[in-house]
Amino acid sequence: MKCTAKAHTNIALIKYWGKRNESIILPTNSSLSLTLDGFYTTTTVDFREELSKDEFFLNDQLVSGEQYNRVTTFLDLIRTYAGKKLYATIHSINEVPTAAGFASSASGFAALAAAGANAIGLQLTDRELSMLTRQGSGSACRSIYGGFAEWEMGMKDDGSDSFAVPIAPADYWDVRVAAVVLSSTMKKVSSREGMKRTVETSPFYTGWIDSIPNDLKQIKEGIAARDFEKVGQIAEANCLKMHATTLGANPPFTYWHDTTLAVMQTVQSLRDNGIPAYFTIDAGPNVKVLYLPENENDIQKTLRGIPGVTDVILSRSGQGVTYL
Ligand code: 2P0
Repeated sequence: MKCTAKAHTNIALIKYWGKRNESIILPTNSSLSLTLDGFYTTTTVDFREELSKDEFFLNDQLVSGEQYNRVTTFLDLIRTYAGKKLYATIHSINEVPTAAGFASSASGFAALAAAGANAIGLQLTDRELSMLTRQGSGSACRSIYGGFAEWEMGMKDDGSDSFAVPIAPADYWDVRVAAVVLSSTMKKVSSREGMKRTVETSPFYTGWIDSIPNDLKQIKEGIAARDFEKVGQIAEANCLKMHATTLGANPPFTYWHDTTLAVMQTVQSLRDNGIPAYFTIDAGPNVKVLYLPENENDIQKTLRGIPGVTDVILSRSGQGVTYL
């Protein structure tokens, strides 16, 4: 009753920003992402009769507190589905540098769900696995698949139609992402708190929701045509709209730092100089830049030259969940 699974993180091009149900994690909008090969989590789940509770090791350190509670609560779901009251030892190794500003929750919950479900003997389709993963962390449900994936928000209250579906596999199109790491960090409003506050108080939130169907339609057309400019423009504009909602929240907040703006302006001036590059930003100050392989050297050199940038980590499109 033991299984090891590996899952990669993903970067949202159309952002998930808001929940309609916090306990089973149902979103207020559909989202679309690219899975990244450079950042992943490998997790082994070993269910054993002799254990009286779960034990969770992250990078070989025993974990307790809130992080442990999230993992054991998630395994409770798996135990309920399987109808088995067995506890597990969980070993996770994270290859997601926290400095790069990627949430490890996406790769973490995708790997945990895959390894846990398999170890306890559940035979799940990708869709069922995505639905299960969603209840650990929303964005993680997209990491079941490689390449481009869409999380369909669904309409039902029980979440049975809220899961990710594959749009195009990792080898469909060599789009790359540079994670731009900034030297200083801001006091962080967590993404959970940030999206909740925005949904509840921002007058701009309805504008965000209204704009999603067209953004999704356009970006899927862009992916189908391998039209990098179209995909980049939609992704960048969608990111700006998400971040605009936070300025309307009460109390207002922003994830941006002065260097965040400097990177955004540099990306726009790269375009003015004929190099196609587009940015996107999650719930933090770091910037991710989308580019094509032929521009990798120029992109990397330019981004590294921005004052306040400490590192630039390059990544390609990655695979979905695999079992080791
Ligand atoms: C995303 N983010 O689509 C968006 C864009 C941040 C900005 O998903 O509460 O860790 O576990 O469902 O998935 C980050 O939030 O939140 C996120 P929960 P999650 O990637």
